[in-house]
Amino acid sequence: MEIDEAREVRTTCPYCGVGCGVLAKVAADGQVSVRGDPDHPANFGRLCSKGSALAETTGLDDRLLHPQIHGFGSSWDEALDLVASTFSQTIAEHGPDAVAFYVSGQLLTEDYYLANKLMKGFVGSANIDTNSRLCMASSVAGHRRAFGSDTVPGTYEDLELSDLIVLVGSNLAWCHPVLYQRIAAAREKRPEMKVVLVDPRRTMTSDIADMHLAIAPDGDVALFTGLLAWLGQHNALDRAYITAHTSGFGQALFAASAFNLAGVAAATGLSEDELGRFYSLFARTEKTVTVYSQGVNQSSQGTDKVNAIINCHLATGRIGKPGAGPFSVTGQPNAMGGREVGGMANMLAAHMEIENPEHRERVQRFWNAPAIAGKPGLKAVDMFKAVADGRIKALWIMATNPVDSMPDAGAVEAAIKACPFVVVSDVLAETDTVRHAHVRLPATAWGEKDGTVTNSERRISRQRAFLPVPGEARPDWWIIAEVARRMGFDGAFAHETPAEIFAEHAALSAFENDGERDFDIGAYAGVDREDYDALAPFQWPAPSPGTPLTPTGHQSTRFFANGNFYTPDRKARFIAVRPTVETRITSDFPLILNTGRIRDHWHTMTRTGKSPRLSQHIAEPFVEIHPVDAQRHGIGDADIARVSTPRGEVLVRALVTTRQRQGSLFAPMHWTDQFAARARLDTLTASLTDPVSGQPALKHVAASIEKFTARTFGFAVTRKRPATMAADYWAVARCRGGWRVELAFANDDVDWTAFAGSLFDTADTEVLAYHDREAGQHRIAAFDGEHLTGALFIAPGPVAVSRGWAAEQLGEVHASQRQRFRIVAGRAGAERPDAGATVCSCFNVGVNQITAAVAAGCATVDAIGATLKAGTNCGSCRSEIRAIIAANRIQAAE
Ligand SMILES: Nc1nc2c(c(=O)[nH]1)N[C@H]1C(S)=C(S)[C@@H](COP(=O)(O)OP(=O)(O)OC[C@H]3O[C@@H](n4cnc5c(=O)[nH]c(N)nc54)[C@H](O)[C@@H]3O)O[C@H]1N2
Ligand SMILES: Nc1nc2c(c(=O)[nH]1)N[C@H]1C(S)=C(S)[C@@H](COP(=O)(O)OP(=O)(O)OC[C@H]3O[C@@H](n4cnc5c(=O)[nH]c(N)nc54)[C@H](O)[C@@H]3O)O[C@H]1N2
Ligand code: SF4
Ligand SMILES: [Mo]
Repeated sequence: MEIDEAREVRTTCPYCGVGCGVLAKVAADGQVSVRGDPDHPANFGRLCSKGSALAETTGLDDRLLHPQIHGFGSSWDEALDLVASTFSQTIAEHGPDAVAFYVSGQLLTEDYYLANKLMKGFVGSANIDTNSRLCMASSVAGHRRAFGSDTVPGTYEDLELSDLIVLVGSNLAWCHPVLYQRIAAAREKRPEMKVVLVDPRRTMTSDIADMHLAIAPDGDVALFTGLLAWLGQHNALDRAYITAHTSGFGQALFAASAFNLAGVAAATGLSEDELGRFYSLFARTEKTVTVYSQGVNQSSQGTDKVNAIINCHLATGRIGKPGAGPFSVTGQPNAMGGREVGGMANMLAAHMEIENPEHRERVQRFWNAPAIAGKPGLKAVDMFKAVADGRIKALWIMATNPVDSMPDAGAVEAAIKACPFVVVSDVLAETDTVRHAHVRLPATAWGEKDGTVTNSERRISRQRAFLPVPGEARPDWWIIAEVARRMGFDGAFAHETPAEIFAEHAALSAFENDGERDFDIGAYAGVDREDYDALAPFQWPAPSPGTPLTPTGHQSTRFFANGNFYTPDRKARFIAVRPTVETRITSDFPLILNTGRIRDHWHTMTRTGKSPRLSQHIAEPFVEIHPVDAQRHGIGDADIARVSTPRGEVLVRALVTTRQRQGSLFAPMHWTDQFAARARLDTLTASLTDPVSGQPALKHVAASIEKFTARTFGFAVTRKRPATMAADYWAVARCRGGWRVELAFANDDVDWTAFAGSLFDTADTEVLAYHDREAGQHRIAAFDGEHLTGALFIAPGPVAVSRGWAAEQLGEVHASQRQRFRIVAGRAGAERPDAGATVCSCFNVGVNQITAAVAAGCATVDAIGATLKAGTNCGSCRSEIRAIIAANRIQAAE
């Protein structure tokens, strides 16, 4: 590709489902820069901390750039032939269900379309499932039960138009930051707009909440069935809508009434007063949007939670209207695109149903395919069980890292290791999954590839290449098409560009549709390469001109205000959901482990882990615990804690906080074997799933916690990443100029000079050291001329060296012996106040700096911004700044 340096390329952020538009540019020296696209309707120029730091993630140093077979470089021809022949042979010998694809909501729609087409139409099995099973499956199942189709009725604008937003199991401030900012801005304009947060933890999202309901884990079904009953009792129903457009209301209301208010209070852990206030606010606010995410979906009752929420919106007729509706926000950039192409094991392409013989026949005819999967395939958890017991003998994993992200990850890793043939398409050379692949296929990454993605509000945007393709990397769609051709399916996979694939996908969406199916982008069936290159973001439905959206309806950006659901009788179905109470804890595992995300890391850190600024916000794996539980289990703040479940254990830093609910722990999912000694969180989670959607219950796992008794703690900065770390606990994080390493040891019987030599180069360097064996204090630094190659600090308790200061030393010139000696002198960095943990990653401002500014009189986020610049670029840290101001003011008042 020719790189035009003057040109900004319009593309889309590869992180969350908000789907922000990005303008990317490459300077003459290869430096990439990005900014928010002011014209993109998802973000209007905004970007969060992750989006703003995208330029730091495009480096090639850890990329997979050539195909490999058994770890040795091979040609593309050899690798593709091997994949095609092994899959063909396995199918010939053991049938189509002996092979499987495990794919991802991070594939582009064109990649996803071809993977699904190959498996369902040409292999003839539906054994293709996706990490969306861990993410959106309960929402999909809930939508299909209620609406007859997987339709998200509303748009982002509804958030701004609403008078009440109920956020359920969603940490929007950290996980959909630009939507959070849009809500925060709307609230500033219309202070009468209310926000209710339903989350067991007091997350940063509580910053915009007028009411935080610290619900008991999995109390949501009780909360929303209780709401339905309450709406019935208080004459707050839209009887006309219920009669005209729905069925099953009576049974749903009856089921919902199983608990009285006291029962709901007991099941949710909320007081009757809290419930009454929330219920009456909901009842009287016509323009209500309920936004929900993983606290709803990732549950053994996920689908019931979704339907309990949708029931309340149907009962009040609040759906598909400006400012009103249920709104499932998607996690991955192309979770929606994957659903559109039918990338899940129980769906067919273009929102058609695998159980419907007419749909199957239609898709097969459209594809001119030799076969069509006759039944749903295995859902992710069952798929890996089938790999484990040998039913699946050839597995192709694309754009996902199941060894880290699947529940019961230890068992998943063992299954992958034992599988006779594993292919992984990835952009990185080394991940916890890639390392087990027999064949590694190098995919082009964000910035190098072309295609489309669909965001949470059904908006389809282009991702465009602005970087040259490195090495022999190839786009995922190309890899899939090449394998398909070599399996003998040339004609159906003859696409030469993503534009051709998109046009086919659009044509299928309109094929014999006539308004019967929600997903219709027939207007784009004829796009050629030029149209595709120029494609502006658009929202579906976008049927061909003249096609009605529904047999009776009209085209609109919202669905269902006037009914017209995709059920046989065109009515929405109320689902009779019964409230329940669940306890999973036991005397051995007395705490509930809740898992999720942090602001500046993305999943298994394969991208954000490359960015120094994103790695400073939280540089270590941790577990949040309430002070009362901490005391009970003997855990002090900053101790290393061992969290265990029947499946495994991890070692992570303890963070004692009242933001956590008593009885629960929270730990982030991000750290892998690439970044920490023992923090793969999904080695703890169970393969328990929702019975309808098959989505695992990743937020509710019985666990125990104990202090890991460390006799020695360490901290190091190193120019190069250490190859090995012989410590019981270690965690590495990228920093400007190198790496920072946290360490802890069960014993103190270590030769620290030798250990330092294992972390950084001490051989041909000037080594300065300070040892106080009595006090257990050791400091060792090595210099390559005037530059620090690494420094190690050892102490009997958590090391008190300023992290920011130490990391900065990697980039400084240490000309004199005196300067070099400062590194190992008594109070390293003490002459300069420690900035503390990074809060603002754009301007590298730490918590201590903000605290000092508050003490000096800054009382608002804007005042902090004016003094320190913190919070003035992407704005993702503004809620944290507000929390720091509040905490310091409370202290001052006490
Ligand atoms: N920074 C960042 N952003 C991301 C991602 C990332 O990795 N990093 N990933 C993206 C993806 S793929 C996804 S799916 C989304 C996820 O976005 P979110 O769903 O917002 O994120 P999570 O942290 O997984 O979980 C949300 C909240 O659910 C709460 N919760 C746990 N149990 C319950 C319960 O029983 N009831 C209720 N009501 N709440 C509960 C948790 O305490 C947590 O705060 O984020 C997307 N955005
Ligand atoms: N305990 C717990 N576990 C969870 C969750 C939780 O909340 N708690 N959340 C679940 C959810 S919602 C999700 S979405 C999953 C996410 O889990 P994963 O999908 O496993 O996480 P990622 O780190 O995003 O993995 C993406 C992989 O694709 C590679 N990649 C990036 N771009 C491309 C590309 O263009 N082509 C190819 N071929 N590869 C590419 C990356 O290098 C990386 O290895 O985790 C799930 N697991
Ligand atoms: S909110 Fe942040 S992570 Fe999500 S798409 Fe926008 S810039 Fe990317
Ligand atoms: Mo997700």
